[in-house]
Amino acid sequence: MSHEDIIKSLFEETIAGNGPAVLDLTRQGLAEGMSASDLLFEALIPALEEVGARFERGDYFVPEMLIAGKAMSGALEVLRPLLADTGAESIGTFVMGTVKGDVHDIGKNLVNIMLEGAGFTVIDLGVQVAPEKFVNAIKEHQPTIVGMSAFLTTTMPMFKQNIHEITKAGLREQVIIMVGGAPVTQEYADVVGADGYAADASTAVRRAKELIEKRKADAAATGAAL
Ligand code: B1M
Repeated sequence: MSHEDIIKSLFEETIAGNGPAVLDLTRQGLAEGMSASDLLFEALIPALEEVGARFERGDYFVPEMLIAGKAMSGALEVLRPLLADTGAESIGTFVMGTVKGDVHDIGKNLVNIMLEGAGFTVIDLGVQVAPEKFVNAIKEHQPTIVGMSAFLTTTMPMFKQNIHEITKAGLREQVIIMVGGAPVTQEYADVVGADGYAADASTAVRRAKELIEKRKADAAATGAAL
């Protein structure tokens, strides 16, 4: 199979939610020298975008979205070591979770993989993470950054509630807060009082590093402890 055929088949089998074929094609692509990011950005992610478009048009329903998502998650596990394995020293702890009421986790997991690849220690709180769970995780893990994902317009307001609870617990000053997810924008991030936003996983990594550098520079300028 040519590389082009692998991309095309991987795209189609992901849309069809054919988990075993998606796994085979992912492994075959890698065995034939294709990069993990080509498989991800040229086939797997576009396939889920197409699934979303079909859902919006009423051609697909929740079960189809679910099996396509599962097929993608299987491929992501195969790609994970290649995307995340840098052996780099930890540059900070990143607590991450999908907000309460939301079960989408593929995008969050991809951000986690990229963060691990960049040298972050990631504590993944999973999905449907309630505000008190974020608060407890900050107390327990003392992260540099707390990341929150929301994939539904109806769950985005949880960012504000989470930030409110973190502030109420007296922890807001000690963490950088980043938000993201398909419907989220920079404007929305500003409104809820987050420190940073990113539209995709690689931008999330870059933004996380920038925010840490900014915090260090601010601390150096004011003489405050980090
Ligand atoms: Co749902 N779903 N879904 N879904 N689903 C969407 C999100 C939707 C856009 C589909 C559509 O209508 N086109 C739509 C939301 C509409 C809206 O509110 N704006 C939708 C809906 C409506 C629903 C239900 C309500 C359907 C229903 O029940 N009637 C329901 C809600 C369930 C709930 O959460 N309570 C539901 C359920 C599901 C499944 C469970 C079936 C499944 C999820 C499986 C899983 O995640 N384990 C599912 C899926 C698969 C999708 C689509 C098709 C794919 C999502 C995905 O994984 N994308 C999605 C359509 C779409 O996105 N176009 C859709 C690929 C992923 C790599 O991209 O998630 O955007 P993304 O993540 C990116 C960025 O957002 C960013 O980086 C990631 C990687 O580049 N990012 C961050 C993410 N987190 C970040 C954090 C950061 C920074 C960047 O800093 C902290």
